[in-house]
Amino acid sequence: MKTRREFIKISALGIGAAAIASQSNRWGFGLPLYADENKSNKSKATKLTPTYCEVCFWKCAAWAHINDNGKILKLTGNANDPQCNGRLCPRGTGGVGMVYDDDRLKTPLIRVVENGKQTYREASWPEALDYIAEKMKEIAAKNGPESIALFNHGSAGGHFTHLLKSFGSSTITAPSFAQCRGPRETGFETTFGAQVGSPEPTDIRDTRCLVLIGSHIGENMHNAQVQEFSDAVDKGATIITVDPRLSIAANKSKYWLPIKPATDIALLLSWIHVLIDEEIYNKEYVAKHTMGLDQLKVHVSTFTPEWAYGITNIKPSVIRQTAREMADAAPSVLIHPGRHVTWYGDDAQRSRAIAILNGLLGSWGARGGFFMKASAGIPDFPHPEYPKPKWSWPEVLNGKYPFASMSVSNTFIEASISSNDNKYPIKAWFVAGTNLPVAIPMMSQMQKALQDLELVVVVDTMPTEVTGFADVVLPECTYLERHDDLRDVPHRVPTIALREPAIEPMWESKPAWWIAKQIGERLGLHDYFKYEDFEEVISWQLQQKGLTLAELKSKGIVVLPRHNESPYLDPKEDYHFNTPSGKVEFYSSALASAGFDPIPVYTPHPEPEDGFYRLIYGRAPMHTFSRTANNPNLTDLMDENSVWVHPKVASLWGLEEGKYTYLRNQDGITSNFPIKVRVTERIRWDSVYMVHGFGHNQKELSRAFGKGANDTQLITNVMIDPMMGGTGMRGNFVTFTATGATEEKEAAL
Ligand code: MGD
Ligand code: SF4
Repeated sequence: MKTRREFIKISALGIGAAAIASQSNRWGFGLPLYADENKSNKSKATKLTPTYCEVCFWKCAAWAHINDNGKILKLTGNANDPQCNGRLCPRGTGGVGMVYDDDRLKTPLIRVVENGKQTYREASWPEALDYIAEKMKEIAAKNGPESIALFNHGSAGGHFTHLLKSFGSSTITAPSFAQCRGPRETGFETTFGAQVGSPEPTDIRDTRCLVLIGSHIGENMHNAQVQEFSDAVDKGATIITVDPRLSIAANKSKYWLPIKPATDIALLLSWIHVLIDEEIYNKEYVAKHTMGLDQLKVHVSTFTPEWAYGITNIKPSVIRQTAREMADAAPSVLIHPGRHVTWYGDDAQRSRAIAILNGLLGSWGARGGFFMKASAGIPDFPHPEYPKPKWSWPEVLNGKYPFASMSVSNTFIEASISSNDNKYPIKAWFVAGTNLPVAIPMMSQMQKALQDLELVVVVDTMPTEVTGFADVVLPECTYLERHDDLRDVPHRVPTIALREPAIEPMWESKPAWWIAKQIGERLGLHDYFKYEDFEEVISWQLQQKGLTLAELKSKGIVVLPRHNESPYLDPKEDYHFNTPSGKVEFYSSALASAGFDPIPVYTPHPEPEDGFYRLIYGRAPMHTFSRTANNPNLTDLMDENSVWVHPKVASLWGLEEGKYTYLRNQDGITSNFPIKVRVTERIRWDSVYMVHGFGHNQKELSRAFGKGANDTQLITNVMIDPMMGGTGMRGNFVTFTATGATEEKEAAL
């Protein structure tokens, strides 16, 4: 009989905690943190080690500065890296806090039952790895290796992808598609035949007009993008920001359009109407490269600015004026595709409207618009061909979401619930570098899945919420203690950057490449892991590119020439877009034949009931998702989120600046913890705003536990995008329960 898999607060550890504490002393890691050290410790760095940052996925190349005692003193940007131009963002600088965080996972842990209660006990590495390998063999014998799935995010993912593929499973997913950028990839692919990808090929530095639609560059701190944004502002580019909130970017904009939430498609259609009606679109580009203008013309003929005003609250004169600004700047204009775009369940269509607008202005392939990316192309270290899986993520989709170009994490959760009668059932999860309960807003489904799974392995650096659901927890060392794959990010110019360990892994933590190899060896997959050290892999790969490890060790990064000369389209030349027609498709027959609107339409979304306000969320410059919430250096800068409330709403509810309130959503879910009130005119009266990634309920995160509220907990209404499966999260409404909240907060301090 199966035992219910209970959520374990890792603080329940007995012997483990004691052993960890003594180890901590033995290894001498009660050392001061970087922030303190800067003030008090005058020791000098005597060694520089190249790395690239893992605090977010911009992956800036950096140097770790190490002193004679083997302590990392600080991190600085690598001046040769075009992704950062020698400067790290506040999160990147604070990355060293991840290393010296005493709350880190320190040894492998295995779930056991003691006195009728589930808990974890410390395990040795061989014991934990044997346990996992045996279970994997057992599950594969019954259900095939395909039934073992990987959820991943970040560098660890590459190593476990290799492990699973070697074993015969491509059942691999990440939240970065269906919870983040998926809709824009679908919207752009169905229009230009190409995805946007990460990092975005947005030529912000040379743009004359930048339009941001719910994309808050500056708070969303992707390094070179923010630097280019700042340069563009200095050079006098026109910035148009569409946001219900006066974001930092909106504050720097010539036009702030405080749109009524959930109505962006109406604004986009109206802009398209103005460009066509006034004949100010890029006629040469449209004639040469696009198809479907006639259908588009008919489609938008009634979407006048007056029509859009009633929906969006943006004045017709402003809609016309901003459309003309875009046309004046074309083709050096960018309607930014955004990044986290899973909002209302019709997000792929909103992204398509953005793509069509860019197509009308001719910005795809233009200087100051979107450039054509180039990458270095690093070959795989030799290994036998992967076995061909009998099924993979497309089968898990089960006929749904025909325009999903990547795996949809939510369908993996559904395929893990046994009562769903799945044709392709998932029986085991590897989770590497993603805190699923905070990342995927389907907690009730996730809990069902977690009850049914036969094995859950979590590889993480911190005891975050997801570790509490594991059968085995494996402590990965941080990015400053390990090798990982060479960085090859496609951008204006190809680059290769090296990550080397700045220090030895602390406690019993290990790099992901080592963990994957050890499990692989136990599964009889030696031929896929024919190296003793990951440096061998890197060294071989560099040789194939005519480079040496010694060169990369001394430079950290090399910049290579582009394989084709220009990152822009030559206006004189024809170009074949990878769409069914070979053109930029304003009208998509592929969408029409699959039963979707061939040109985007605006559909109204539900409104909040009286006394409720739309919950919108975003990022802060000093944090990344939930991964930095416990970082000692970054909690120094911001240790809790707050809820932004318009003054009118605050006075209606008696909410005071700096006091606390609980939030309750439309389904009666109340935030686990109270959240601080910020009264500000910078938010529309019908919405409230908070930063994502706070309100942790894992006690072992000593700095993050109970700090602020968790937006994901309040997102119980999820609107799935029928085109690509994205989880729209902005159809949730909250009200306030302030009584007693401040007193409870004070008592807890
Ligand atoms: P994090 O919350 O940062 O990202 O969601 P996640 O991918 O879950 O959690 C990362 C986990 O990785 C943490 O447990 C951290 O401790 C661990 N970790 C950090 N470094 C390492 C490492 O080197 N190795 C290993 N093994 N683990 C490491 C992001 C996802 O969330 C995304 S991409 C988006 S865009 C969405 N954003 C979002 C939102 O804004 N609001 C709401 N409500 N939900 C969201 N979900 C999505
Ligand atoms: Fe690190 Fe900041 Fe670069 Fe992201 S943008 S990789 S956090 S330095």
